[in-house]
Amino acid sequence: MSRAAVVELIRKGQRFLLSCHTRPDGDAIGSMLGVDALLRSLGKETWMFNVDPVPPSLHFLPGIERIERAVPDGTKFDAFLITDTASRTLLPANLPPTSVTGPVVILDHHFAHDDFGDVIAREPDAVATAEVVMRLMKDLGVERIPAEAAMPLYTALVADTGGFRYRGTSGDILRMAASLLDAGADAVAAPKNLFEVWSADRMRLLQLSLETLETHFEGRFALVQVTQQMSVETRTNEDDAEGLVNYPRMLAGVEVAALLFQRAGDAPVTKVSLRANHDVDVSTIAITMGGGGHRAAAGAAPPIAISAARETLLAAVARALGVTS
Ligand SMILES: [Mn+2]
Repeated sequence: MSRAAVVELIRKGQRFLLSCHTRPDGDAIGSMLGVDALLRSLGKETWMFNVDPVPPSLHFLPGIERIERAVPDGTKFDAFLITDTASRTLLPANLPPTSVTGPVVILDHHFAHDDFGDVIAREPDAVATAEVVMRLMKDLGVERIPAEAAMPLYTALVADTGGFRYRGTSGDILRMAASLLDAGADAVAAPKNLFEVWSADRMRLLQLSLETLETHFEGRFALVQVTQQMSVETRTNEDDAEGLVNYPRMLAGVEVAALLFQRAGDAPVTKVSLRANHDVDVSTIAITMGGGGHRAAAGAAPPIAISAARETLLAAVARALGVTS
């Protein structure tokens, strides 16, 4: 259950299969590319895959062209390394493939939603899975960061710390980031591509969602919504709505911010994204709606209509804020 076991596996093995959670983000992809570069620098053979495409915001990363959409036929792998994945449900059902003869290895920094994997390096004190990969690199005695690992790992750190602004950002993290810059990462390209290259459709979605902004409980709670109609009108999807919850969070005085996103489909499902300023624990709100997460960032996806989700959410937030009525 530790990095030491992962080090042993890497030393002994020769051929490794790599993957990360579906609808992958900057840390999932960046960490996987970092592990890939690390293993190849040690003379190992690797195969990276994800059933979902790499999102456009990560197309600038070197090495993404090597990420396949499937596992090769006939090749045997000594282990299957999975980055940034807190739950079995975030992977396709048919994993691991029979071509993996060794253990399933988890490299992650989330609290587990459900435990899976044979060898688990899950370190919730790390700001990103990339930090776990950096620790692993040190354990393996690699003194020079492989050039190809620098940009992906730096990008993963930027992604999960919101550009070195979120809780957990420390001197150690900035020193780690500095070592990645020294190894060749680009300090401008990572945040620019992650946060500041939006399609016109996504910008329009932001505009529409901000028109739904409402505040409650004397400005302590702010909410925006994305209805199915808005997604259709702007030709956008759930990925484009990612991060919209940060806008209500910016409002001065807000302690809890939320985004309600109405999913496409016949049965009603509303995705609830929650963010906290100050010390409110939004994971408690998410849990009452069937989800979970961290103190400052949590979510749920109850199978109810968006209007019903709004009512349930308002009641849950009132309780979390200690508002009576
Ligand atoms: Mn992560």
